[in-house]
Amino acid sequence: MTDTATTTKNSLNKFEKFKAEKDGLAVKEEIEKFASLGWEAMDETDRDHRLKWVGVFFRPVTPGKFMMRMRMPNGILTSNQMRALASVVQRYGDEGSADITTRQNIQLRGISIEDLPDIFNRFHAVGLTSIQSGMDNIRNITGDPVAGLDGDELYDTRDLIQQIQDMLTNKGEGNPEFTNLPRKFNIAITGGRDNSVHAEINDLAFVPAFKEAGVQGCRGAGEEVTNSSSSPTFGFNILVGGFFSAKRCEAAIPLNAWVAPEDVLSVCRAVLEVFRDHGSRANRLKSRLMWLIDEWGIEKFRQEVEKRLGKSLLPAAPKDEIDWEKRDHIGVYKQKQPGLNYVGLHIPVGRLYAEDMFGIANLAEVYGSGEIRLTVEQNIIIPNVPDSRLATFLTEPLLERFSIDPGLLSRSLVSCTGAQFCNFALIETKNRALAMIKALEAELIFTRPVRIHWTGCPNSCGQPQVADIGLMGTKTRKDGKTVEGVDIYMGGKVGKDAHLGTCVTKGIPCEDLQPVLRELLLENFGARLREPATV
Ligand code: SRM
Ligand code: SF4
Repeated sequence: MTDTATTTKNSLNKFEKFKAEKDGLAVKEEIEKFASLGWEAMDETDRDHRLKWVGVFFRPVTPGKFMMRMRMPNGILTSNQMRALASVVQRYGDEGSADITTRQNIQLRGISIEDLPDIFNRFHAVGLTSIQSGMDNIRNITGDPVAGLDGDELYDTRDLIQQIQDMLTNKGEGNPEFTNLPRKFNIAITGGRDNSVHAEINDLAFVPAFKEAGVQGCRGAGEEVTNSSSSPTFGFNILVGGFFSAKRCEAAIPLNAWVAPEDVLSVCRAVLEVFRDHGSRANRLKSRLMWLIDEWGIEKFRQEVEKRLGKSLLPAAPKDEIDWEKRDHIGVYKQKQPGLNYVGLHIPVGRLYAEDMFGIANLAEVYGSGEIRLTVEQNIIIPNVPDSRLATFLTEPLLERFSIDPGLLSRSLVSCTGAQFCNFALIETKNRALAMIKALEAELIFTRPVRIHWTGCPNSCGQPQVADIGLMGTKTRKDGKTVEGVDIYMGGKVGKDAHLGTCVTKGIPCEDLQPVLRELLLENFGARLREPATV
């Protein structure tokens, strides 16, 4: 949603103007009215923009069929909640579907505005909310998908993330304190060792770090404090300012601050208040948090956060605990609870239909505890499967489609929505991504997964900059005609020492892409050509 009509530094852009006229959250009280009016008769600003404050997105590509973006703190939902989501998309037949998103979340498609009152009632009944999930709000808060299951985790992020969501959304009812930020805002917390949330691409991220015993810091007005405990204390180093946009992409930088888990909530509040009150509201292309940090410098930014906190932050711990390569969680893994397993299912490009969703809910209930987890790779984890039920679980027909052992290219494939539903898209992504991976897997043999991410435009929702090979939609020329193409990114590193990839080739027509990818995979990722079949 780039604002072409941005204005001078001191004046408000058009989004700020409509927010000043009426807060986005106000539409919450008008849902019945919109439902009886119908989408064509609605005020356009309400329909196209303000409805996003309750997670409802008008889709110009499919007018009248809205998208709903939920909130899934830490990417966790119950089988009952999954069934409620399934029953919503089911009523739209072939036009109803759902996508697991790159923020461990679910979006529903095909929604009619007339049905919103009933849909919101259903969500309420099962404890689901879509509040404040779009526009100038805080997006779904990501956390370790195996929090509380992983024997090697340092901190279970689930409660903390739920608390932050409850604070920011007033327990799902809407919180006007945080509904008018200068721009979107992403928060991630990781308590594991493999940076499963891509901390570096969030506006605010917390990564595990131990404060050594005896290290000095500062709290209150100039008061020196020492970690008097004889063992290191667990907490988080704070990263700020990571973001992707069409104009600029930056990895988050250290705030040079460490917090104990019990202070994370108040730090989130303080950072958001500073952003809300000081972030630029003139040019939407320069409104994300990093632009404010640039303007002030990190020291001043930190001081402003401390002012809001009412105390000094302790300096960062010298090193964080992200020391593993990133896991994709696909397959069967032992939990820290003896006798229990979590099973990661590969959901091709995150796309689900009602029947799949009912099926997954049933699997989670019959074999697990009813819990379902989502990953930022757009896949699903079913936890708490006892050893005694595992073998039978693995024979379930649904696992033929949602495999625990997909091909080495398939298992790491990520794709944004693309032209099927998104009006920013320059290319179709999900179907093309699936077809391309199938073709490459037919030609090549792999010895390790290669993470390929597709994104339909420079907004980078599919995070091409974190991939081994990132493909960003563009328009290019071939034989004198404009055709769909991609810019190729490489070098994205996730997990330990994460860093962003960069653009290496521009404007490859999609129809010429397969041989280009084949070469990249052969030369850089140890792929080999399959032997031609002998007759
Ligand atoms: Fe995104 C806008 C989809 C993750 C950067 N993103 C959009 C919109 C809402 C545009 C629109 O109105 O059509 C897309 C909705 C299409 C649709 O119908 O699904 C959209 N973004 C998505 C999702 C669904 C991609 C996916 O297939 O998984 C992801 C939803 C996450 C969620 O559950 O909340 C999604 N978007 C991201 C990410 C990745 C992340 O957060 O890790 C990014 C890059 C990180 C970041 O934001 O810093 C991202 N989306 C954008 C931007 C560029 C933001 C900017 O500062 O310029 C836009 C455009 C905007 O906000 O103006 C955008
Ligand atoms: Fe739409 Fe994909 Fe572009 Fe995001 S990256 S705005 S989902 S086409």
